[in-house]
Amino acid sequence: MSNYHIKHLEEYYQVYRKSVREPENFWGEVAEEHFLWRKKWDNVLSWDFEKPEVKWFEGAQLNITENCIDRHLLTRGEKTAIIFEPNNPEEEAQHITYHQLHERVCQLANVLKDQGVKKGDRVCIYLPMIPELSIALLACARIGAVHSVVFAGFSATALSTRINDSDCKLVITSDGSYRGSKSIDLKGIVDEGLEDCPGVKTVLVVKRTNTDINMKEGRDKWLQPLLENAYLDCVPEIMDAEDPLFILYTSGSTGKPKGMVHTTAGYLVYTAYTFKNVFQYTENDVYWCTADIGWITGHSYIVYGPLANGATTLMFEGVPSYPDFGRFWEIVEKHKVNQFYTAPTAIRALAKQNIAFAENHDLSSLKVLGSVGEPINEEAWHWYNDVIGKKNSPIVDTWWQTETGGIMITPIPYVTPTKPTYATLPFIGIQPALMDEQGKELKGNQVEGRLCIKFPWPGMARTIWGNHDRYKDTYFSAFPNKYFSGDGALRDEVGYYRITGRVDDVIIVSGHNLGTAPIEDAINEHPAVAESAIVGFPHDIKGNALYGYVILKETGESRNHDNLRNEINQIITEHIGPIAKLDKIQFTSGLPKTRSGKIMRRILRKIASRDMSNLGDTSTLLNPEVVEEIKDNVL
Ligand code: 6R9
Repeated sequence: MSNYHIKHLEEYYQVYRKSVREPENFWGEVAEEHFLWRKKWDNVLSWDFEKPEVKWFEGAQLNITENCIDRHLLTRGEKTAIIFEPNNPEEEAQHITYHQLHERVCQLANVLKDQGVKKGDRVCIYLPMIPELSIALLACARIGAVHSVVFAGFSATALSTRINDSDCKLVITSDGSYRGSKSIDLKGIVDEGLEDCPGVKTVLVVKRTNTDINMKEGRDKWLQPLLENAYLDCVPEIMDAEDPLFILYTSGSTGKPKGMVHTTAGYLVYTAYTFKNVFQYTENDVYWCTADIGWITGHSYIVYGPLANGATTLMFEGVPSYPDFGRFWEIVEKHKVNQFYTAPTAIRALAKQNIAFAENHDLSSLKVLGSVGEPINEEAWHWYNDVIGKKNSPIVDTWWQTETGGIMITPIPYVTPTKPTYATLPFIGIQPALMDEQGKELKGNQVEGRLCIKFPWPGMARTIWGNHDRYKDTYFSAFPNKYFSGDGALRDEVGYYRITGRVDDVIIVSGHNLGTAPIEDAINEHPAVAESAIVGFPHDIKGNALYGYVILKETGESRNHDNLRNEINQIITEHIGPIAKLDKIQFTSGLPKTRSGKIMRRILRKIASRDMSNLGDTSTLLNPEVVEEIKDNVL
C-alpha cells in the first residue's frame, strides 16, 4: 500500500493509526518511496524532548534541490514549475518549466559560489515576490548555504537585526518592488540597514523596477551580468539529513525575533507529504498560495512542498486590491487555478467588497480552498465556502506554525467532513495533546486546553539559531516532554480540533476565562461589522474588563454608534453570555497588524489600558498610522 496519497476517511484512520503506532516504519516508508537519497539513513528517528534534540533520517545524505528539480527533469522537464503573475496585469505572466528552473537555479548557485559562498554560510534574501526569490532559496540549497529570507516589507532596522543575528555575509535584493500602485525603494532600505551590518561583504541586486539606485563600490553587484556568464549546471552539494536548510525569523511575544532553524531531510519529507495530501494535488493541477515567501507558508507551500511533488506553483507579485478587488478571482480564472490557499484576513477584506468582484469571474476550476494564519471566523468561512467555493470546494483550515515547518491539524479535502472554524483532525503522524494549566493532559472529547504535541514529526524546527536555551524555554518547558504551541484549542464531541487563539490572549473576567476569538466571532456576526479585536483592561471589580476595537463595513458607517454598541453586546450575550459583554467599544478604521496579517494585541492592550508609553517598535507593522488614530480616539 502506498501511504502517500490518502483518498478515503477509512484510509486516513488506517494510515494515521500506523503513523502513531509505528512512526519509524511509517516515515521510513514514505521517505524510501518518494524521495531521492544519495545515501539512506541509519536511523529514522532519535529524540529527547528534554534536551531538546530531535533527529530524523540520521546518516542519510541528499540535496533538496535534486528532489525539487533534477528528479523531475526526465518526466516533467517541459512542465511548468512556476507561473509568475506580475503586479501589473498588463505585464505578461511567465511560465518557467522545470528544465528552465534547473538552469536558473544552477546559474545563481554558481554565481554565489563565485562570490565565495560556501556550505554552511548564511545568505540573506530580501526580495519581492518575483521568480528570483524562489530561485534564490533553491540556489542556496543547491550549494548547502543556509538561507534566511526576510520579508521585503520589513524595515531597515528589522532587516539589519536579522542579518546580524545569523551573521549573513551576502544579501540578495532588488532595485525596487511593485505593490499595487506603489513602487518601493527596496535597495534604499537595504543600504540603510547595512549601515549596521559590517559582516555583509556582498550585495547582489536583481533589476525589477529600473529605479535609479546607489551601487556601493566593491559591495554591490548587478546580478544579471553575473548570471549571463555562469554555467548552466551546478553539481549539488551533498548534505547530511540534519544539516540546516534555512533560518526563518518569527516574532516572539516579547524580545528579539527568534531564528527558527529547519533542517534538510525531515523538512523535505514533511512539506512534500503534507502538500500532496492537504491539497490533494494531482498532475496538471495549478496550485496557488497567496502568501509571501517571506513567511513559512511561502517557504513550505509555494516553494519546497509543491516543487518536491513536481507541481505547478503560482507566484503572485501584487496585492488583492490592485487594480481592483477582483484581482485574485481574475487570476484564478486566467490560470485556471485548482487549489487556492490564502489567509482569513484576506478573505474578510474581500468579503467586504461588492460581490460582483467575485461573481464576474469563472471560478469553476477551483477544487480545494485553504486557509491559514489565524482562526477563521464563521462568517468568513461561509463566504469563502459559498461565494468562492460554490459549496463544492472543501475548505481546508490548516493549523500550523513557523516552528512546525508544515501543516499539523487540517481536514483532508474530500476525505474529512469539514466544520466551520474547525481545523478538524490531526494530520498523519501528529499527536496533539490538550493540557490544563496544572500540566495535566485532558483526555477524551469535549475538553479545552493548551495545545501541545507529544511526539516529534519530521518538519519540526530543531533549534533557535544561536540560542538553544531559548528554544527549550519557549517550547519545551511549560509542559515537560511536550512541544507547547502557545495556542489554545478545544476538542469537540467527535474529536475535531478548533484553535481558540493564542493562550496569551485569554482574558480572565470576574474569574471566567474568555477567549478573544469566540467573542470576536460573535461580534463579526453583526451585519455592519467587518472586523474586530478584543483585549482586556484593568477593572476595579471584575479584575479585567473587555475592550473591543471594531471596524465597520461601509454600510454601518453612518449608523448611530450607541445603537451599534448595544446591538453588538446583544449578539455577544446571545452567543456567549452576558459575562462576555464589552465595557467599551471603539470604532476604528483599522487594526494594527503584522505584515503577516496578525493583529498586534499587545499594542491594543496597552492603549485600552491607557498606557501609551512604550508601545514598542511599530515600524514593522503593516499599518503603523492606525496606531495614532486609535490612540487619539481611545475611550
Ligand atoms: C503558518 C503560520 C502561527 C500562529 C499559530 C496560530 C495562528 C495559524 C491557524 C492559526 C487558527 C489556523 N494560526 N494557522 N490559528 N487557525 N488555521 O501562520 O505560521 O506565522 O508562525 O503563525 O498562527 O496562533 O500559533 P506563523
